[in-house]
Amino acid sequence: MRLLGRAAGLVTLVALFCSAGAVGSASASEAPAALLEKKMIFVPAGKFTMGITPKDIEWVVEAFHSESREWYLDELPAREVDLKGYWIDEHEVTFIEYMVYVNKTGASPPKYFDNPRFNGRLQPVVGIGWKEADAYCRWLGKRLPTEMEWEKAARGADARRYPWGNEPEPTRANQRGLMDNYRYTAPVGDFPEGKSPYGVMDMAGNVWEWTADWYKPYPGNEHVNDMYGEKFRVIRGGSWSSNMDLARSSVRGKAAPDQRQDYIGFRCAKNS
Ligand SMILES: [Ca+2]
Repeated sequence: MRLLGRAAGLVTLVALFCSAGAVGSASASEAPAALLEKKMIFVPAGKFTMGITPKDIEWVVEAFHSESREWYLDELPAREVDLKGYWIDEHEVTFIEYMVYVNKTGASPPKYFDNPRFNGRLQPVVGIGWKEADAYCRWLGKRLPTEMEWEKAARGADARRYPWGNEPEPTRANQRGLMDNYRYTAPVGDFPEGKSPYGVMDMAGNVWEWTADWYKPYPGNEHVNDMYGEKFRVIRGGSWSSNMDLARSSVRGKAAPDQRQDYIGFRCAKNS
């Protein structure tokens, strides 16, 4: 409501979305059906490989002419992780979905809500902090995915580097540069060739995604890093402003929880 007058066209759009979605909505959260019915993908129970080996680090340093091995040491070691089945949003949360939430609840609008580079209705919402992302998911009876859940949903069970396989293919994801046709964020789901083995979209690029976890060392990780601890939340997947080495499914990005960046968004998960 606070947006009236500042983005009247957008508010009208949100209002239409709300009224259409509200029909038949019976959720305790009072969220519109259009949001509650957002497609989720089921990731079945079972083991997968989380993290990477020293050999994988040699590959990435060579493939991307990286200046430092240090950048990748927080991804060590590779280990087998067994997860229960869970659901994860097929797509990143969109701008229009988030604006419906803002309109319904009075939550603060995202930082870039009036920036035409980032406020297309099907672009992923950006400019929201960790608590805001967490609150949005909870409003829908969901939650942020854990790092483990995020990584498994992105790379499947065969330890691949990217959602589609092992090679960096810049046309399969919205990452830095114009090979993918987008300078900023792309509408969600615009890279079907980049989907994960389970069919989850944009797990490489478009926007980094908040996860539930603090940035802490993995069990068995011997890398000394002042950033570890309950200071930063883990973000995953790389974005429109980062290179393909950061779009690898095992990469552990980090951000202070109150950061509202134009390259960080999120998606939600749910127990089975
Ligand atoms: Ca993404």
